[in-house]
Amino acid sequence: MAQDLYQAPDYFNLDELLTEEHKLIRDSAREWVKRDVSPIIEEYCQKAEFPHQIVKGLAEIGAFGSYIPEKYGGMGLDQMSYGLIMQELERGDSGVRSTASVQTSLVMYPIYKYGNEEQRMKYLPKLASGEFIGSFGLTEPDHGSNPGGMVTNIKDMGDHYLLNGAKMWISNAPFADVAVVWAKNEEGRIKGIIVERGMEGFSTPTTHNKWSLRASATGELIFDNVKVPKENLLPNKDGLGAPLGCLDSARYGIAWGAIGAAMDCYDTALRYATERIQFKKPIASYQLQQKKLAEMITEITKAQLLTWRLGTLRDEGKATTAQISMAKRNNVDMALKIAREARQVLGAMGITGEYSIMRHMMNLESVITYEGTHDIHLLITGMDITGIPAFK
Ligand code: TGC
Ligand code: FAD
Repeated sequence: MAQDLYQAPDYFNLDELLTEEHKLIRDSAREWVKRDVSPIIEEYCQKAEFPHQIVKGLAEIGAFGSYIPEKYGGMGLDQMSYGLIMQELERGDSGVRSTASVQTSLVMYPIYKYGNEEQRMKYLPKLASGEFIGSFGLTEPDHGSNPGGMVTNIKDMGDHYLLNGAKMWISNAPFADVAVVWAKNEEGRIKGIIVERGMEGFSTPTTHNKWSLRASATGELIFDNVKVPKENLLPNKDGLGAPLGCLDSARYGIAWGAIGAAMDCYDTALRYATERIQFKKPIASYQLQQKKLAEMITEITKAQLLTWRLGTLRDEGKATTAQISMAKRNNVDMALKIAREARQVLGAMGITGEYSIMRHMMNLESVITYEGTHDIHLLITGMDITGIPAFK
C-alpha cells in the first residue's frame, strides 16, 4: 500500500463535541493504525491471513473490552470512546475492527453481563490482554437472519452438558481460544455456553476463498457430543434476547466503524483527484469529480452527526435497539456507496492494492451482511414505526 497520508475529515467541527479524553483515545488509536496496521494490512489481505502480531497492540489501545470495568481487565471507558476506537480501526481495515468488536461486544460483553463472578474473573482479564481470543457462535448453516430457529442444542447429563450442532460464518473461529455459543436446552430455551478449544469433539474448520474481510479469519464451530462443564453455562439471562442484546453493542461499534472506512475512501479520493492530471488539469477541477467528492463529504458528515448523537444516547443508557439498527444500516450503506464512487475517482489505480479503497469496498460487502443484513435492519425500522413485524 502507498504511504498512509490519512487526514480525517471533520466538516462540521465535530471534534468540538468531544472531550479531551475522547480525542486522546481516538488519536492514540489513529496513530497506532497508521504505524502498525497500514504498512502490513494489504499484504495480509492478499495472503488471506490474520496478522496475529497486531493482537498485543489492539489490547494496548483498549480495543479489547473498552467499556468493561477495569476490575476485569477492561478499560472502563464510555460508549463514545468505544465508538471512536472502532472508527479508527475500521479506517485501517474492517477485519481489524471485526476482531475487536467480536472480542469486546460479542465475547467479553456476554460473559460480563450474563456470566457469574467466577466466569468473569476466569475469562475477562485474559480476553482484555489478548492472551485469549474469543468467537461468538450464533449463525448456523440453516439459520442466519432467523437465529431463533437454531438447532444446536445442549442436554443436561447430570454433571455436564452435552453439546451438539454447528455454527457457520464465525469470525475468529479458526484460532479462538474460547467461543460463546448459543444453543437450545431440552425446553427449547436459548442459553449461552462457553466452549474452550481442546474440548473433545469441538473443531473449527476455516472458511476459505472469501473475497471480503480477507485479513479476518472466518470459520465454523462444530460440536460433536462435546462435554461442557456445568460451570460454563452463562446463568444470568436466556432466550433470544440474550444474544440480541450483544448484537446491540456490536452493531453500535459497526455504525462507528463504517464511518472510518468511508472517511478513508473519501480522503484517498480527494488527494488523488487533486494530484492526478488529465487534459492538463487536476481531475478535481472537473465538475463530475467535484460532485462525487461533495456528495461523499455530505453523507459522511450526516453519518458522523447521527452517530455522535447515538453515542450520547448510549452513554445516557437511552439508545434503543431500533436506533442502533438504523445507524448500522445507514452508515454501512453510506460507506459502501462511497467506496464504489471513490474507486471510480482513482480510475484503474483504484483496483490495485496501492490504495485502500477496493479493500474497503470488498470488506463492506460482509459488513452490510453480518450483524443483521441491510434488509433485516430495514424491517427492524419498519417494525419500530408501524408496530408490525414483517419478518415472518
Ligand atoms: P423477536 O421475537 O423480535 O425477539 C425475541 C426476543 O428477544 C427480545 N429482543 C431483544 N432483547 C434484547 N436486546 C435486543 N436488541 C432485542 N431484540 C429483541 C424480544 O423482546 C424477545 O424477547 P422474549 O422474552 O419475548 O423472548 O425475535 P425474532 O425471532 O422475530 O427475530 C427478530 C430479528 C429478525 C430482528 C432478529 O432475529 C435479528 O436481528 N436477526 C438478524 C440476525 C443477526 O444479526 N445475526 C448476527 C450474528 S453475529 C454476527 O454477525 C457477528 S459479525 C461480527 C464481526 O465480525 O464483526
Ligand atoms: P440469510 O438469512 O439466508 O439471508 C439471505 C437474504 O435473504 C439476505 O439478503 C436477507 O436480507 C434476506 N432475508 C432473510 N430473511 C428475510 C426476511 N424475513 N425478509 C426479507 N428478506 C429476508 N455470525 C455469527 O454468529 N458470528 C460471527 O462471528 C459471524 N461473523 C461473520 C463474518 C462474516 C465475514 C460473514 C459474512 C458473516 C458472519 N456471521 C457471523 C454471519 C452473519 O451474521 C449472517 O451471514 C447474517 O446474519 C445473514 O445470514 P445468512 O448469511 O444466513 O443470510
